[in-house]
This record gives sequence, structure tokens and C-alpha cells, in this order.
Amino acid sequence: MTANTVRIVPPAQPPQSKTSRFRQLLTDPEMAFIMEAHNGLSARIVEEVGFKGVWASGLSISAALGVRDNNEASWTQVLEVLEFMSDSTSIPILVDGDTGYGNFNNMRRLVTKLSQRGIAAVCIEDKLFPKTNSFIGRAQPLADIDEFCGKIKAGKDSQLDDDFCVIARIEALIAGWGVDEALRRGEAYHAAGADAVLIHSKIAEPDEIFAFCKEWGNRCPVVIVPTMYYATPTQQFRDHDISLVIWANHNMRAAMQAMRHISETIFHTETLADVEDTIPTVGEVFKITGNDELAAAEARYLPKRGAGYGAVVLAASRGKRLGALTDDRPKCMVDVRGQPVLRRQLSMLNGAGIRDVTIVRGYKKEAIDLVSVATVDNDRYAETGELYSLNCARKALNQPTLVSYGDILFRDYMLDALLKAEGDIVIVADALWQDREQSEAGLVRDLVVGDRAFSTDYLDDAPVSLVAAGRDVGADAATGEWVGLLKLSEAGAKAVAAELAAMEADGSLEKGDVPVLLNRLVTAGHAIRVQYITGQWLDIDDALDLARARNIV
Ligand code: SPV
Ligand code: MG
Repeated sequence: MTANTVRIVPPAQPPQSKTSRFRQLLTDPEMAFIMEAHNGLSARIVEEVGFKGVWASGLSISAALGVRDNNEASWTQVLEVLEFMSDSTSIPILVDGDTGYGNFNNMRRLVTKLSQRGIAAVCIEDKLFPKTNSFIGRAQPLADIDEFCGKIKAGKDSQLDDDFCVIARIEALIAGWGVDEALRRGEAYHAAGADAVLIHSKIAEPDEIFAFCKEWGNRCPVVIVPTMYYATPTQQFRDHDISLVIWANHNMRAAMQAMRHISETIFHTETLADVEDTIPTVGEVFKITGNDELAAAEARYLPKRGAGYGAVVLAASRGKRLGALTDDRPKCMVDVRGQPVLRRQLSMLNGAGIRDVTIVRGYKKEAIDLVSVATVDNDRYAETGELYSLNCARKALNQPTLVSYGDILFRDYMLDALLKAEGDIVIVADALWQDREQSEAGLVRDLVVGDRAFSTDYLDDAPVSLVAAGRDVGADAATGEWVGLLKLSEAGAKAVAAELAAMEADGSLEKGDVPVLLNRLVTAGHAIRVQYITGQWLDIDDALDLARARNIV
């Protein structure tokens, strides 16, 4: 994996490679700080707050995996974590490579793999595999100097990038061997090719660290981990020419505290009410993991029929003929085999890639409890008609839009055909309307007249234009029934919005239905295409429709 690999959150990539930026941090006269992280999320946070580098702590990664800092996690398991960390950040990562996971040969493979995964540097310590954390016990055995020097050389010879750094960590002070031994070892490691030395100590005062620094001079950069001498003023590190300070495990320890607190609180209170406002929202989680980028990528790469379309669903009317079923909800929310019609329609729209859905609510609006939709309300639903509802969503007509009635059920292929159909305004009409069982005697249907009737001829796919629509259309002239589904291009949506505004101005909006609007548009010279279907749809007006719908879905 290279620095150009697509990451979970792709932050803007500064021009230099991660390795050269790390080398610069290390060699810059200005002292630098890097911060511990132990997974992709914490690494991302480290970058987000402004650190210029990450310390991939062995202790923290182990603890986050629930194991001890004794090489209990295998090196490839650690590598997996590092890959997530590298992918989620653009700042360089210095990896705690423990003892190199074995001898020189293991070190070679480690460095190669780290280089391949976009890691900028590794630090290895002169102890024995399997290692023990430096703060545990006393007099930990140290590696043979020559053997350790061989490991450094092997690492340097294996790096895939000239700027990759190998840092040699001196554990002589930890083992109680004193500053002279630390200097002797540092000198050998430097001569073997280490790009920097890390001098470690576990006592609360920085004296032995500073004694080392004074003798060391500027042979190569010095790195420190002031976990135990944390109270030392940072300026003193600068005064001793330290190049890089590692804050080594504080995100992991802070996470422990936060998780313990939240778990205890929820355990004892048996509610989330006390904690919700004290923690990041899930929206923040989506943000840090880069969901926006994924949405943009989906739009770019996923072929979605309805990409770029919004939808307006008219769902304000009660549907009185359904009787008691609509006492507490509008008809679009009446259950049809476990799901209201509106939810079925919504998942069909979403499945076609139409996410921006506006629902016009009216009767029992609180019963429309769908998530991920915008709602506008027609509070005058009882005395107004469809166009008044559509006008409530006029602002949503600022893009290519599907308009549908909230109480219709149709097949996915119809949506497909509609989205493919050409034309600024395309309506769906059922050519076999006469075959449709009349649900209730005398129920008026919205018929349409196209300039051509539906044809079963394979070769006859000439476009059909709407001539007239509505209840005044006689059965003899009708070529189809308006289904309650139409498509508008951007221009079509604009034309509809303008016509709605005109109707509002001339007072005809309140009682109008969609066919009235269609007729006005035709009269004004707009071409309206008719997309014929042949049955296989339903509008739910009464108990019989509902029974039929329940049989179908
Ligand atoms: C680590 O963070 O894993 C380290 C630093 O090696 S220390 O725990 O201080 O040894
Ligand atoms: Mg460690």
C-alpha cells in the first residue's frame, strides 16, 4: 500500500511524502511532538487536533486488543491495525516496533511491510523478544549490542523509501545500567545507521535523561517518552536539544476512563438519557469516518437510475373510504402486510438512488414517522386539493423531481421506465385501465388522452404526447388512466413551479388536482409525454383496494 491509497477519510494530502515529513519533524531544529494512537479512529483524532505525527504505541495497541504488552498480539495483527491507522490519516506514523519481533530477518520483513503500508518510521528497543513493557519489573535483560546493531542495519537495508527512519531505543536506563552504558549503546546504534536514538527512563525526574542529552550533543536526533517524568516543564526538553517528544499512551488511557464512566452510568441508570448529551453524536462518527466522501463516491461510481432526482410525495389526505383504519393515520400509513404503502414507496425511491424525498403531510401528520425524509405540511388539507399540497413543496421543485401520490403501489420496473423516458414532463398512464376492477361504483377516475393509444407493436415506440387529462375526459376518448406518478426534468420542475405560482395568483390553486395542472401546462404549450403501463399498480382508496394490495405484496 502506498501513500496514494484511498483511505477511509481522505484528508487533503500535503505534497511531501509521509516519510519525508517525518524525517523533517525529526531533524528540524524546532522540537516536535507526536501523540499516541492505537487504531484508525484515534489516529484520525490525533491528526484532527493538529499533531504532525502519530505514535503507534505497542502498549496501547495491545491494550486496545485486550492483550498484554508482551508481544501477545502477533506482528501481523499489529500490522493490520497499523494499516487502518495509516489509511485514516495523512500525517506520518512512527511505529513502536518493540524488539523487531525476532532477529534481523524478522526486522527486515517488518520494515518492508511497514514501508508498503505507508508507515513513516519504526522504533526498535534493545531488549529481548518477547519484550516486557519498560515500566514493569526491574533489570530487564538487554540485547547484545552487536546483535542489535545488525538489526538496525537490516532494517535500514530493507526500507523501500530513502526517508523511512529507523529509531534505536536505548533501554540501558530502564535496566539500571546507567548513563554511560546508554551512551555507549547510543553511539553503536548511531554508527549502525539509526536515524535517531530514543532514550527511555522510568524515573519521575528527568535528570538521567538530561545527563544523557548533555553528553550526546548533536550526534543525531534524540527522542524521549516523558510518561514517568511528566511533570517536567516542556521548555526543559527544548533546552536539552531534544528533537521529538512522544506523548505515549494518553489516548488509550483517556479512552479507558471515558468508556468506564459511560458504561458505569448506563449500567446503573438503565437509561441513555443522562449520557446522550455528553458524548459525540452519531453524526460526528459519520463525519470522522468520512461518510460524506462515500456519498460523493457513490454518486460518481454507482449507476443509479434516479441519481440527481428528488421526489415529492403527496400524502396529505385522510382517505375517508377506509373508515376506522384512518382514524389515527392517513391512508398512506395504513399497513399493507407489515409496511405502510408510503414506506414501500420510499424504499423503492431510495433503491433507485432517490434520497432527497419531501413528503407533504396533512391529516394526522404525526403518524408519518419516516426517517430520512423532509416533510412539509398542508395544514389546510381538509379544504384544499392536491395542487395546494404540491404547492406546499414548491421549494423542492428546484431539481429534477418525481411527483407521486402517497397511496399508490407500483412496480419497480415502472419507475425504471419512467426515469429512462425522455421529456421534461412525463406522466404515467395505465393503458389497460378498463380492465382494472372498479373498486367502488361511481368512483371518478382521472383519465387521460394521448395523441396515440398504447400499442403492443414491438416496433412502435414513438413518443406519446398528452392532449388532455382529468375527470371531464370521456371513456371513449381516453387512452389511459393517470396513475399518480410523474417525472419532471429541471426545466419541467421549473415550469410546474411557475404554473403553481400562477394558479396561486389567480385563485385556482386551492381546489385543483394534478390533471388540472397538466391541462394548463398543455394549453400553455408545454409538451407532456405519456408513459403507458399495462396494469400492475394500485391506488388504495377503500377496503377492497386494501384487500387487493394485501394479496399482491
Ligand atoms: C509504548 O507506548 O508502547 C512504549 C512506550 O513503548 S512505554 O510504554 O513508555 O515503554
Ligand atoms: Mg512499547
